[in-house]
Amino acid sequence: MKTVFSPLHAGHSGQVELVAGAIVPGFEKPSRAEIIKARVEAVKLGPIIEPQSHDLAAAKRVHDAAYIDFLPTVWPEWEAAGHGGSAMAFTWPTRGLRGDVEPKAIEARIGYYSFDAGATFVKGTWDAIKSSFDVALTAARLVKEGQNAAFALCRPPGHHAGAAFMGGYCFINNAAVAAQWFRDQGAARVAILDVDYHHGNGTQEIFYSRPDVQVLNLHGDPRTEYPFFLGHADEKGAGAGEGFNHNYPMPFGTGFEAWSRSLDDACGKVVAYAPDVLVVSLGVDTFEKDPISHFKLVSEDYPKIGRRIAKIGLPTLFVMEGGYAVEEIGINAVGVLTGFEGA
Ligand code: Q9C
Ligand code: ZN
Repeated sequence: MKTVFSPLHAGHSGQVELVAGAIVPGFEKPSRAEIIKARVEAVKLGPIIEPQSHDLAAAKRVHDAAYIDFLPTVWPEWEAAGHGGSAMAFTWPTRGLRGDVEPKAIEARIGYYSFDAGATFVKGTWDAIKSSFDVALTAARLVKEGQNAAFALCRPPGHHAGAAFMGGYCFINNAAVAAQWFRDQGAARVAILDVDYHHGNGTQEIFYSRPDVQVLNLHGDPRTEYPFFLGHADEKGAGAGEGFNHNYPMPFGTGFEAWSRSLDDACGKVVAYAPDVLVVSLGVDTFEKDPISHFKLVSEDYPKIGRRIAKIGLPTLFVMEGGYAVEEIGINAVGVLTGFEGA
């Protein structure tokens, strides 16, 4: 399987984040992608190629144009306002405030286009976001042109980003962009299977009213886990999209046996939906040693995930999402891919 990777991700570095009232170094850091890339090389998964540049029109098929146009302006405006550090918001238009008037102040615009303080900017962030988008579309093209599978080693990740907001380390929803691109290239139906520990709220929001993209999410129960405000089992889709969204919230401490039962059920629903292509939002923060998560998967489980997904029998695009145990992130992420290939 080919891997698409861009060194430009590395400019998105040195962020801080808020954890339980303290400012700490960001968990979503460049070594994540570098360690996965090193593992791809170590196991000789296949060639590693750099992405081709793609027009942002493909991002605007799933995101609001104004939101995409806002992203490259954040750091220059933040600097022009005399700020340094990590660009992040501290005010959001929640219930009772105006969400329909875009403010002018940069710190307010960041709040307007986000749902938390978890997607922060430094100087190299926009180039990293754009490269991650290019990685996803370049890998999608490999699948479209006949590869059975491809690995988009995206960083930053994407699945928390909605049509008009960022959050949770995510800016452009790479998996959603790729799914829409497959549709625009002629796929009748696309399924997105999200196995990241956190609910892919952005992906769900983007496709919630649509029957042409099925979205399935396995994740920590939002009553106790980030992103808290979406991802419940009763969210089934709306209007024409009713019945095409499937959530599998699971409690803290869930191990592979229970988790894989959800995976099995989700895979059965993908088969019944009979899409032309499968996009996997591949997060490995389900790992027992993940520093911010609470499932109990072990490294030996990840190849089994790949084998189960391969059994679906569809052309498959793997899009990297989360996973923060950097020691094992390469073994676990690439374990899914080698499991898929060996099936
Ligand atoms: N105590 C992805 O996995 N909250 N995003 C961290 C740490 C944000 C995760 C709190 C988690 C975002 C792509
Ligand atoms: Zn996650």
